[in-house]
Amino acid sequence: MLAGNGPGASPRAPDAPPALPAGRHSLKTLPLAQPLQRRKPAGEHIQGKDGHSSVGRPHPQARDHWKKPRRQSMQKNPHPKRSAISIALLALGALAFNPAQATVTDADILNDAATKGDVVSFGLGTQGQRFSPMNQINTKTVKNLVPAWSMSFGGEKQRGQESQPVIHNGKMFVTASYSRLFAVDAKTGKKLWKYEHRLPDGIMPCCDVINRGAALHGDLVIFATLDAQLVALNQNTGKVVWKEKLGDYAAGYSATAAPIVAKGKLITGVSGGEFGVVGRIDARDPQTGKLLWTRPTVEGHMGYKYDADGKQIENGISGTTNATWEGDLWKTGGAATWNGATYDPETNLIFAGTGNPAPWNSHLRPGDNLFSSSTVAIDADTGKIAWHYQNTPHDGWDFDGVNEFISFDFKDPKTGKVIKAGAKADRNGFFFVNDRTNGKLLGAYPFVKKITWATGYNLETGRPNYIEEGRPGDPTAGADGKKGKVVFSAPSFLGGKNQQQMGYSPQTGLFYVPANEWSMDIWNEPVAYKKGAAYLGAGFTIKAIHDDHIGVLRAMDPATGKIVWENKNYAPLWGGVLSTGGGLVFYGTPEGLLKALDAKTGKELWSFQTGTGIVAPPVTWEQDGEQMVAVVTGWGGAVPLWGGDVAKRVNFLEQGGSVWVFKLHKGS
Ligand SMILES: [Ca+2]
Ligand SMILES: [Ca+2]
Repeated sequence: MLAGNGPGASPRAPDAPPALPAGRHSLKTLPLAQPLQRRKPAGEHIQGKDGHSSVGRPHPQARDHWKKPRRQSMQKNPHPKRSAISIALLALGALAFNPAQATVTDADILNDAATKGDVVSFGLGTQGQRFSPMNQINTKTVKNLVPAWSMSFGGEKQRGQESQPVIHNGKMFVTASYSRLFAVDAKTGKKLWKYEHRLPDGIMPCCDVINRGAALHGDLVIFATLDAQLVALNQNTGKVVWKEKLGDYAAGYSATAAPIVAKGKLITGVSGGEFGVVGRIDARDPQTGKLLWTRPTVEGHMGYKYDADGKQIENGISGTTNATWEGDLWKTGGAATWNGATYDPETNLIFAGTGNPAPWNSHLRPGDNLFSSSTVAIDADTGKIAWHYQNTPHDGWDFDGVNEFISFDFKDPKTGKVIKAGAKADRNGFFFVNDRTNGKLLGAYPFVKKITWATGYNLETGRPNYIEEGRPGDPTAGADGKKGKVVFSAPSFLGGKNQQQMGYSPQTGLFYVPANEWSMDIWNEPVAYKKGAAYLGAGFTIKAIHDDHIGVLRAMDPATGKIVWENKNYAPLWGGVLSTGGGLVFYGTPEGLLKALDAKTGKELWSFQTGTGIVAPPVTWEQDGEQMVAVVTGWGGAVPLWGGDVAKRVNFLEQGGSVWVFKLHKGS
């Protein structure tokens, strides 16, 4: 049974996926199991500068090839004859190059955090800190911040816009809902070209038709699509250069994360943990799309690497088959890598967060169920797991561990020693600090006020101290065997934090965490795996805890776990943050405000109403000597679809789809 989002809900757009019932429901009644469909899949086309559109042909090589790669061509190097001198100049910055000819190099990507003139990676640097040293816009001048331009994604297609723009060579590349990609003049906002991916009927994205951004490499812009493909386009023309398939959308695979480039390798994950897919991280040649290695994130599956001819070579099983999974359950074990990965050049490790083990009903799968709900560190060269840390062993709450693991260094307050660390604010409500060289747990601090499933973590074993009655009950223990004991749980499965990226400021030493205080009633039901059907065995209702707020931006000290300041928000926060050398933290709210707070105190210094909810992270760069701030706007994502009572509470929020760019008012 399908229903709107309660009384007063706006009529849905003709091509919108079905809205979910906002009240109490079990997964059986959720249209999750029903494919999100577009009535008329738009033709895939590229619109040129002159507005001319031409229908593109599907790439002939876009077939089922991730398991059996084709013969691999020689790896293209965008700068095959680059001299040692030019490499040295490159390291000094882009000044030595004619910007009109510059393509995005591996060095550009590795230096992204320090270079002001571009944003060439998701996270403003592969470590994912989301910090810019720029300070033209600062605590004193931010009051003069005004819009420079805005561009609409247009069309009837709106829904959630979770994308982070990337900017290079005066062009912005920004993805939008329904697997669209726009190239825009970064100075004026003039649209240069757009690409609309042809989506088949029957795609099954769990949590709205969103996308989180594109990667840049050479003269390519590369993004993942809702039908689980990767598409690489020429940055100047918008023409498709290569396409590769990530998985079978009919089995529940999709892709929404922004790819990253780690030391010349294109790194991607997959979505679909609610359908019993098998999570994995792939490394490809960004110029050709050919696989270099693939690493499954469910214990028992074989990893592979590929030689220069594309021949598949066994590269070791992930973990030990049946060590933490019984029987054949690992074959549909979930652990989707749906939020992508970060990369730390100092340790040469790729850090991937992994989603829930499948199904949600934990009584069906005894054991820790590695490597679900974990941080998995993968050696970028070998494609082997260097270490893992499981945030929620034997997860029974859909506490996906996909949230970004951000590398940073800090001084141990006890010893004074500098520690190479990484931090993750997990869905399960704890803020984790691990030694990023070996995964050792250094701290696990609550970053939300109410946690019902564990009292804390044992730093010796790295394991949670469970509250046993906090686990949803076994349905087979009930009278009719159809529904287990209902448990009140906080956080809700939408998480103390979800996909909205936190940030770290080396200037303040603080992490800025877009957190949410909410809870759920959750229960288990029997379920069996069926290809392409929801594989949960659970029902739930999401509930608010407080009348005045759900969202709360919190500044966390990673050395002590203390919450230094907080700033509450009525609606749940669903967009990421940006901190700057100007002493500011930027973030957006579902109510439509882009805000700038004082990074030290949390005091609000500036805000602007964009007209629709913000569920995406802001970025900043320098354009012709001026510091610009950009954010994508457009309410949507998982909350309106899965949010239960909370979805009802915020059903006044309007959809949209735009990029907004701001700069300081001249003469002020
Ligand atoms: Ca940069
Ligand atoms: Ca999940």
